[in-house]
Amino acid sequence: MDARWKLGLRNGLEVVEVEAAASTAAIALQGAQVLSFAPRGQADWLWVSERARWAPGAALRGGIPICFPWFGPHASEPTFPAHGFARTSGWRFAGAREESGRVSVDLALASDERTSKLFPHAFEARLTVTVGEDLALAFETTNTGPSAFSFEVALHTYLAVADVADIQIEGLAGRPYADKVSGEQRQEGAAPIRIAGEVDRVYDNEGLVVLVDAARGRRLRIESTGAGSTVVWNPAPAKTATLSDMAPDGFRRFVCIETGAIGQRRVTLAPGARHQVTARYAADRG
Ligand code: TA6
Repeated sequence: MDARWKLGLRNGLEVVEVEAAASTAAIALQGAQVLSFAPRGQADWLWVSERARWAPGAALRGGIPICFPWFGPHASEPTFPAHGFARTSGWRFAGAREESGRVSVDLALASDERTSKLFPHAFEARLTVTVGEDLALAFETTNTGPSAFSFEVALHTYLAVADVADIQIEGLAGRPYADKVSGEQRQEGAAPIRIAGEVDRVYDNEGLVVLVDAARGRRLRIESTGAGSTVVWNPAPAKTATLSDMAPDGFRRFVCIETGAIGQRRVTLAPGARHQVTARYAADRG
């Protein structure tokens, strides 16, 4: 079949609906947020909360939110939006193209008067999403101003799982991490990670991570470049109960494995320079 795309609406939000030869996907223009990716005949690889807020300016819980130009709470301004403003901004559809059954979609966000109040630097951000047998994202930031600036970025990916209690995460053995639950700096052990309770960890990691979901008979590879941080997050019941946009048992059906440049791995861009973070999600055929 030929690959194609079209602009449409999902729950009132403008989306790019993609039909590739091997898969389908949807990307919201708000936040350039990938909301769905499903190889044909398979369940969606991404999870979206059934209580997500589908509204202009609201952070939508699920898919792949983009955290930019900071991660988590702002370092000094508690009133600034968590995870930055990219995920709640209107991005521009900058075109799409088909090649060998795959579809690539470009979205762009440029600094303006509104962003400058939160982040006083001139930038252009561009996300390219390539939909094929696997899903690839490339997030590029260009410093279009006269002075250097630094930023954090993360692709905050909600991966759908059968039951989070039954998954394992490989690839982070021995890696140092900041444990945001205990507040400690720790080091991962040798065994694959299992989720038993709230997990909120920022690993220093550049390597391949694999999500093993035996119940779905699947190993999912997460390959990245330009990223020195991997975040693993699951809120478990207690934290979930504080989230109005998640059902009480919502935590069971996803794990966030996020790819970015956070904290000491933040990026500093000289005038005119550009930086790219990429993440590729692919079935591990073993
Ligand atoms: O990526 C983990 C994290 O930073 C957690 O601390 C939690 O806050 C999560 O992101 C979700 O953040 P959000 O602002 O989307 O509710």
